[in-house]
Amino acid sequence: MNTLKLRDYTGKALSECTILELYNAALALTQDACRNRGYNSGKKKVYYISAEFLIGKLLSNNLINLGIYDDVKAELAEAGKDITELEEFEYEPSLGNGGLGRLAACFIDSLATLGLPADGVGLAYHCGLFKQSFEDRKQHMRPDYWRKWGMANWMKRTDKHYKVQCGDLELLSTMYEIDVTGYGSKCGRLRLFDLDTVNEGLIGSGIGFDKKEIEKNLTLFLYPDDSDEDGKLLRVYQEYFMVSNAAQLILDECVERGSNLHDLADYAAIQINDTHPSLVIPELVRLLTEKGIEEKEAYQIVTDVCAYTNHTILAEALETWPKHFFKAVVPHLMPIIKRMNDAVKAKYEEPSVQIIDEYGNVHMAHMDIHYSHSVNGVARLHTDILKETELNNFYKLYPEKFNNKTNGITFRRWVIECNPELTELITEKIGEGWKTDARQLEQLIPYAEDETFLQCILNRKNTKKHKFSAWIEQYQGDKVDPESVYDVQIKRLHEYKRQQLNLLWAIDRYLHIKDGYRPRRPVTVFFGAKAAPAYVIAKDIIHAILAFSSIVNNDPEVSPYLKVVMLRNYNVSMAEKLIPASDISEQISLASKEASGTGNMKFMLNGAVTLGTMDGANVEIAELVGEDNIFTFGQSSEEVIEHYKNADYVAKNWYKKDKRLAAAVDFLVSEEMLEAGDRKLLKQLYDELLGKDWFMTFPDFESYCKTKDKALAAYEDRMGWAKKMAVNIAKAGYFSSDRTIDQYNNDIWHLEKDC
Ligand code: TH1
Repeated sequence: MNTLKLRDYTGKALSECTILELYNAALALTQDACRNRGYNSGKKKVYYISAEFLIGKLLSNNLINLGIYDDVKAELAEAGKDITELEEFEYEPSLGNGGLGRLAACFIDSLATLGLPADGVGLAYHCGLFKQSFEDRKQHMRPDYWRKWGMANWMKRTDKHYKVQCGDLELLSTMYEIDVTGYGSKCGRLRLFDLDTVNEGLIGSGIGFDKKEIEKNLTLFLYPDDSDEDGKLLRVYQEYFMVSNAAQLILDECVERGSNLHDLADYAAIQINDTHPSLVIPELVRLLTEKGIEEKEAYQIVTDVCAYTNHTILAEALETWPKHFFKAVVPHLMPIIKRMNDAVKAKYEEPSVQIIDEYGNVHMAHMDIHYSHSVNGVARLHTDILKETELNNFYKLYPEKFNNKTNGITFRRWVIECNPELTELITEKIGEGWKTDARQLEQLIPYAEDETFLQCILNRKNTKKHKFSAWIEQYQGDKVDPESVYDVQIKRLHEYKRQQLNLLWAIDRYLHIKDGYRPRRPVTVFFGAKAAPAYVIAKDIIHAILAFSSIVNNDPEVSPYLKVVMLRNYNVSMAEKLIPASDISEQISLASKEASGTGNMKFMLNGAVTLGTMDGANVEIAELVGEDNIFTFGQSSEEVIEHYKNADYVAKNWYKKDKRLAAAVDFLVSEEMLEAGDRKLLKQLYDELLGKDWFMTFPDFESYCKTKDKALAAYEDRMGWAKKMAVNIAKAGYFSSDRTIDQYNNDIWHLEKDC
């Protein structure tokens, strides 16, 4: 029973409150409700250490998890206020780049929901991922001060402080806590560390700041621009600051719960989320030996406590730091890392598995694999590639450490909160059970033959499309026809994700329409993507999309049939609006390159049909829904890996033999494009594609176009399409992060549930 009332937190009638007053009242009420529930606890606890937690807006999600959303909504309505006003007022904390950070946020939701004692541990950045705008059809970036209005109040300052020594620099941290509500369960916590000396005033109007002034800007930015040495160094400072705090916190808490440190593994499990927190390993060794434990034993303790998740095989994302960086930031860890390396060397001669290579670079992933007891990939295909190719030399040493944990998403945010229309329809048919046991969605399968149900699914999708169309017009002025097919690619901009392939398809269609082709139904291609500040080609692709969209959308002959919309400042909140309205989910990475993807799961759950390559978790989606309910195309991961091995791919050859492709590529530097865009940037992209095309868009172009045409034709059989939607929704249960977390717990952490 909820006895808490908003009114008790305002001191005056709700009808007389400003939005900010109402927001702060709802926030305080949420925190009290959480405290009343209590926190999951137990002898052993998992510490999920991550440089990113892309938590998104907090209010509604918390109210839903606490079971008081409807009460608060009703109380507001009585006072003539609309809860959506509060939701729109709220500012999103964007404390992550993309999938990796969002995964961490889904995981802490599931950990709390499943009653597992757990903390997320990370950094309290002052600015999240940059805010994106478009000027002259180019990406512009501004700092994102998310701690404004009531937002900072979500973080509770604690009186926990730790000393962190970086060379001559002694830093004193402060720990902040954000409550993590589980769905109908006790709560968990996100513990974020900051420095009191950090100074937001330093940023000025641009993103530039003195990266050498560590005390003033250590936690100022998520991912400081690391295109130069100072930026890279700052990143190492951040990583060490994060894990030194984490390690001190963990030892403190475990001793408090009764550990004598020798038995640390009975009290703590540490999950290392990619290599950013890897320094926790030597830091724990240092702290344990300081407390009198032999270094040899410390290695074993740390190995038993730590587990490592790999999220990518892209070489540039695998962190290796030159030794001199560590000598500057963590001189006291260098001897430990050296001895850990010596211990490896004494056992294994193979050069590719050493922690420190012949040039003196420290390979973080190698340290993780040797000194943790579990190494996991994030989708079946990804884990197989790790075992057979990328990390094969390690797999041969430690086959027992390798395991797969296919990613998942929290259904609380990704359907219950963002798509109440669909949620209601599902619950009407199969009851409430699926909300905590997602596999129950399979009970919808019989309804895939029920025309009344299928019509309902189509109607609800239509409602969402209308809502999005109204919203986007008001947000950025684009007029979108709700009757058009919503064809959506929203994710970070990266060449391997191949937004450029989608763009080439759109150009091809544009050229056909100019030639007199009249499609049966219009298509709206949505792109939402941020490019890393120093990633030149990624920014060129955004520029090409923006220039092309201005041509298409302003051409009266073409725009009734084709529109291209580049969303400004794509973030979690926008995904929550667009995914429920989407028809086609574009998951078109070059096979073998996308470790998992999690957007693909969100689309499926909301009844969008995947158009994708056999990459990452798409493979498992295809297996679950069957070939009638997904559109797949392109080279297989084996073929791709073979081409890279033989270095035999020549983009120009494909350009020469495929006229349709050549026309689309040439259009990038056509008169129309050069008028709409910047010659240098467009030419740069054109040259990159023709001269290199490292992620092999050309060989997949023909099969992509054919398959997309097939999908668009299938869309015209409305009942047939609705059936595909129903099967996708029914089979999405596997991708609940509750399932993923259960598997982590059963195979790696072994925690007892507190409920
Ligand atoms: C992403 C992967 O690209 C994606 O396929 C996966 O679904 C997601 O992680 C969650 O597992 C990654 N994001 C990052 C970010 C950084 C470094 C490596 C990766 S891998 C900064």
